[in-house]
Amino acid sequence: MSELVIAPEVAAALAEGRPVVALESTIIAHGLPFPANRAIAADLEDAVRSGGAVPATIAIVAGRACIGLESATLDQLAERGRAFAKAGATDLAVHLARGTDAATTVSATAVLAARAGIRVFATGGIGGVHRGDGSDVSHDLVAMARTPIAVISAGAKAILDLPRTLETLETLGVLVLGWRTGELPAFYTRTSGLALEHRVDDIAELAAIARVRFALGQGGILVANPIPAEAALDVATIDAAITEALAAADAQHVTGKRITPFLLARLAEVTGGAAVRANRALALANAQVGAELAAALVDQRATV
Ligand code: PSU
Ligand code: MN
Repeated sequence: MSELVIAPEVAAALAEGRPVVALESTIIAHGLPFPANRAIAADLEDAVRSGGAVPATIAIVAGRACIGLESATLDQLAERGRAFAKAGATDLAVHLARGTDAATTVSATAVLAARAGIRVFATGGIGGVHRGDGSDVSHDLVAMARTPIAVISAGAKAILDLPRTLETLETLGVLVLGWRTGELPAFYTRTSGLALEHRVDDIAELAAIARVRFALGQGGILVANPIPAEAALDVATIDAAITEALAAADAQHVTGKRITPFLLARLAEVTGGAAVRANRALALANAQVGAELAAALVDQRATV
């Protein structure tokens, strides 16, 4: 595999044992509309910095797996969007060998971040089991099961089949922790009615659990962080918008990797931008928790 290209600031933080939080690039290139995506990419990095950690946004640029991006690369991701392929972990070898440009999904970002020695990764919402026959299951779930990293996410995206997504996480052995909640959050809203086995309220305890999990070599953790109450969307409004978006995807025969970006774009349209504002708010909240967790992991290492 070609070497990782770790940005100097990220490399220095890792070498000195300072907190680092990985961020993904598919949310920028495929998940959010231009130009809001560029502002949100910067806001996410700022949120990580405000929490005392170094942000490492990850993407593949001309076949190089970049851990920490220059401002010009974030511009490219935002402006050229779909000109970047959407790379899951499975696709990495092809892009790295061919020298192509690709935005990394949760699965690919988790794998690359872990390889760089990063243990915390903030996203918006992970992929999961799509509604319908349930045979479209995001590789995000398997990758989280295998990869030693804590992924901070507002549950799974509401466009998915959330009960089956939670069941699949359990089957695969992903440790799901509710961050100050006892329920799986539903991305745009705080609750799904799906109870979680474990709730954690204290950041030092979250870090302690993560340390033990990684020491056991048992793979990843999903830290389920609900959207801030003031940013949450009305349940009936978003449910109606999702029904509409799913019908449009069906009518236009959208399948495979295009489904998630198609549905998110449609929701943005149908809700008059409210879905994008909510997506921004939840992703920022995840970046903040990510920074706190990364800092707590470093503190604990210093005390043993
Ligand atoms: N979170 C967001 N917006 C996004 C995504 C996450 O707020 O666009 C992306 C992530 O990269 C995730 C992907 O891995 O959506 C899931 O895609 P799929 O359902 O095709 O696996
Ligand atoms: Mn899929």
